[in-house]
Amino acid sequence: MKKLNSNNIKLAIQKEGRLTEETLDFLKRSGFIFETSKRQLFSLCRNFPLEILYVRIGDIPKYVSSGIVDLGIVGQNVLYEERPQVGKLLNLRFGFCSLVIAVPKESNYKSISDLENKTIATTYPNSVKKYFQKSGIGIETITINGSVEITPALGIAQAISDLVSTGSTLALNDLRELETIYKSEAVLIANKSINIQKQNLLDKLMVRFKGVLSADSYKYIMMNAPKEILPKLKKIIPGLKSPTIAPLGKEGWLSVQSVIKEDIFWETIERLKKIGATGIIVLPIEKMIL
Ligand code: PRT
Repeated sequence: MKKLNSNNIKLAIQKEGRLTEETLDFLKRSGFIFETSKRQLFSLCRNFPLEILYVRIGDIPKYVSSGIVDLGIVGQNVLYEERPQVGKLLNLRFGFCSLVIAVPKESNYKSISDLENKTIATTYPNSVKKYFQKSGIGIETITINGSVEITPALGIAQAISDLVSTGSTLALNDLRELETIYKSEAVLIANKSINIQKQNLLDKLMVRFKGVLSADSYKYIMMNAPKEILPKLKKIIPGLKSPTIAPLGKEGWLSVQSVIKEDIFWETIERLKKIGATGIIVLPIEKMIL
């Protein structure tokens, strides 16, 4: 049987579940080459001293805080709920969800204050208790490890608190959202006392991860523009330092290249068209090292 090498940096990820596919995709896009199969307990990267361990997500914070592994990928919700002694290094921009409070659709509850003295079923009792304590509302919690959404119909609780991504589970169970406790996404966590040698590896790893995250949040844009709109254009697409500008064969026209932020993509395109930019081409960026 293959053994783990103590000089390699070790990353624990979910073996099988909601975060698995996107985590593997993120690691591959970060340039790590490794084999995966459902039966595997760990993989060794071929092009970097990185070992990936496949475990239950609930075990990852313990493995990271105790130093069994150096790094882990979990939902931010796990950190809010368990407060493990680990460092958070990066938000990974996948695994988005919210911890919400929901009540039966036909009930009269209008706000969380209507839940005073009621019982809330949840897999996240610490988060729920803290939220209600802060709001000064007294509630009881009952901890359930699965199918929380059926508890109001069973008469076990008057409300629930659970993670929601599309909202279809709530709808299917005749529940409606009353309030959001927090939003969550996948995060990279690290042991708090990584040694110098591993810290060097971690620094390299972070450059790769950040390269992918930056690339995901920007697009590369090229366009033709009449010379006179250049001052306005520079304001709309300032780029990282400034846009690249070259003369076109056609007199009075320029070719302009820049990067734009994904979250204001359509707004930017509309503004560019409005001032007279034409032939706009947008390309995805594979990696971006800032
Ligand atoms: O088996 P293992 O111990 O490894 O994991 P698990 O089964 O406990 O976790 P898993 O795979 O369900 O979730 C892993 C992580 O994915 C969570 O810790 C969150 O960070 C993240 N995540 C993102 C979600 C959801 N979205 C999500 N929708 N985790 C759970 N859900 C569940 C929710 O509990 C509810 O039952 O999905 C249902 C609601 O989904 P919608 O789409 O109908 O709203």
